[in-house]
Amino acid sequence: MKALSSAQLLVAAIVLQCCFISTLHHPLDPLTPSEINQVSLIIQKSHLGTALSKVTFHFVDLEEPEKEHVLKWLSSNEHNGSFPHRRAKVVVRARGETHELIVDLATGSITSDHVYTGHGFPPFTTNELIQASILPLIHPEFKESISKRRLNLSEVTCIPFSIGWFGELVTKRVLRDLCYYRGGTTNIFARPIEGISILVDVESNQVIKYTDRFKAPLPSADGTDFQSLGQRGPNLAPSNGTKTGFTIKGHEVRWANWAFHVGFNSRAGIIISTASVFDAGKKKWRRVLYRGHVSETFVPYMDPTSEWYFRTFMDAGEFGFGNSAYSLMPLIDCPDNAAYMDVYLAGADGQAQQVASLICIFERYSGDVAWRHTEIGVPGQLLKSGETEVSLVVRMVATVGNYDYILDWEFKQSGSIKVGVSLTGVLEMEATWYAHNGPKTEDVYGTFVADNTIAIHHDHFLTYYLDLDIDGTNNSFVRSKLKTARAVGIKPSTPRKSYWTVVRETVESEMKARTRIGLEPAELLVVNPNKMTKLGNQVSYRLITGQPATSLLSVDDYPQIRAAYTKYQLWVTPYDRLERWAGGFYADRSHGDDDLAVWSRRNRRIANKDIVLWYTVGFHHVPTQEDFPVMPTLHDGFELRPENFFERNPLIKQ
Ligand SMILES: *[C@@H]1O[C@H](CO)[C@@H](O)[C@H](O)[C@H]1NC(C)=O
Ligand SMILES: *[C@@H]1O[C@H](CO)[C@@H](O)[C@H](O)[C@H]1NC(C)=O
Ligand SMILES: *[C@@H]1O[C@H](CO)[C@@H](O)[C@H](O)[C@H]1NC(C)=O
Ligand SMILES: *[C@@H]1O[C@H](CO)[C@@H](O)[C@H](O)[C@H]1NC(C)=O
Ligand SMILES: [Cu+2]
Repeated sequence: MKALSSAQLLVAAIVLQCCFISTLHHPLDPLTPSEINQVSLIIQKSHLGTALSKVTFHFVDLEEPEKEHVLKWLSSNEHNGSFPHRRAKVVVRARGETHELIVDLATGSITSDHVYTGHGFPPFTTNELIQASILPLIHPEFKESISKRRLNLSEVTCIPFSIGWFGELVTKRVLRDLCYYRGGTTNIFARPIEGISILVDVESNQVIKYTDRFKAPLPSADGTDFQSLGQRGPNLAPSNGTKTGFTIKGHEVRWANWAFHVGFNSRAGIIISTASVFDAGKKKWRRVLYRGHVSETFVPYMDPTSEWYFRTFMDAGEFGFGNSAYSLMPLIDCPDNAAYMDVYLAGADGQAQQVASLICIFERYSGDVAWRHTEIGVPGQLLKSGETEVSLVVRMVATVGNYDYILDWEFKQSGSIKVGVSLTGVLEMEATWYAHNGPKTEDVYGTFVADNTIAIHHDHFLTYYLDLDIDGTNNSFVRSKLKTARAVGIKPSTPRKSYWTVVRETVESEMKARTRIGLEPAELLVVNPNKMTKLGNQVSYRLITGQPATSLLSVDDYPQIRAAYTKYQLWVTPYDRLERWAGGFYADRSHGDDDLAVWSRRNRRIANKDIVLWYTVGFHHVPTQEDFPVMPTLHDGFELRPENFFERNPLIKQ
């Protein structure tokens, strides 16, 4: 038999994934389509699914197994199929109530059914969003408003938005429709029909409040389109897809010195688990990241007027980053040498739905230098040496309404993990009587990007859940401060007056771990206090942060109460299986009473414990004309970089 090439093996691995779905490779594998359908059937057949009531599925995910069970199973050599605790966590709405269910997939039974009565609601289903977007088009008052504006109803697109919470008593799940005029463009967000507000009761599927307050000019369709000219970048990859140095087995990826698991759910999108790096010096795999994913996003707009004030989105919790992801475009979203993964999500009816090619994985040949040196000091020789950077990227794109978030996990052979967030897509725009910027435009809350069109100021905060396990489960958070010291008492005396030195401080408890980046020079480290290098340095990883951005809203402002954790870029908490969603699980209309800021107030001890980092990638976005009609990608992110983890540069083979 002819040996298979690595590319053929790769294809085989991807194909196998579809056909031998019941073969479990890893306890953190997402629910398979048959498991999703099994869960749906069990719940539909239960007391919840009577003939009179409709059950809608808002969240269907693997119930995260106990971490110690997962680690034990992975470290034993006998993991050849049956992990003992394969269960699903499901959140459904039935008879106006929110039920949290645990379904045991082995016994086919519901082992727990809890009615949630706290504040906030589960994410919207795609069906609900579609229903809410259609409803205005058959609403008589809306039709009248459209004809009063001399517009054609057939050219109107309405988009439902979550409405946040502003101190009112919440009794219903609602969406607020905002409508746009296509009329010759596909860039609907560029042509808002201002002044109209339509509140929809999502569960009874009715318009419950309609107002038409004022008219504003409709921005012109001219120049709003963004048709791609099919421009595809030069092929940076050295091959046409035949030279992939990685393998995918089920959801487990191996590449160079990395092994990790790529999972997925409707809320977070990509979930990276059990990432370990191979230490060639020690000849063993060493743990780095138990689990990492987007935990919540917060996107508040800065126009406080009545048609805009409520736009303070928590996209991951309200809509789901995974739910908002679509199939990737080969050669635009991912290069020629990418492999693709399909995912399965539960629809509102609980049935499994496939989204093909939602994740891509590829080797990146960035053209960057991994390391180099020119040595002129060796007599008679000019020594030049170095290596080009080759890394592995796992990518998805979430398109939440107008915005596109390109979300990367990049693994480097140096041991670094880089997380990238790139923003693109279309701005949220407001139509105005002002034609353009000028002395009288005081009540303008953004930037003129076209005639009669303002793109509103806003922020993007993406909070990452990072359960690091640096070379073991127990870690500590260390601030390694760089402090200016006076050069006194040095013998023999020195002409220098000062220098800086490193003062390490192990942070003992949660409240002290909250960090605003950039106030003082400090390295932020996750150390394993129980491990040292041969040279006596503490084994650690450093968090290299991106741009410092914290929310600028007042602490008593309602959106800020709901996303209080955005006042600090970094939080550290002790691992708790139930604390995963920084804004609380029930983000839609949440009151901020079950979020990261509240959990941290217990001020639990975090030294030499299993700890979780919560880092927020933040953008203050003052829109510019170049962001119109579609925005050139804007990038930020962070890096987790080994620091005294290896005995030497792992890129230099011995
Ligand atoms: C694998 O599974 C089989 C059947 O469940 C079991 O008998 C065996 O002990 C397991 N372990 C190994 C290493 O094969
Ligand atoms: C509405 O449709 C009619 C008929 O197609 C067209 O002539 C008119 O220009 C349209 N109006 C607008 C505002 O798009
Ligand atoms: C890819 O490149 C190799 C070597 O250049 C060539 O032999 C092969 O036919 C190419 N494959 C495709 C699908 O273009
Ligand atoms: C790890 O942390 C746990 C919980 O705090 C503690 O009981 C255990 O002794 C620690 N292990 C080590 C090796 O320090
Ligand atoms: Cu923006």
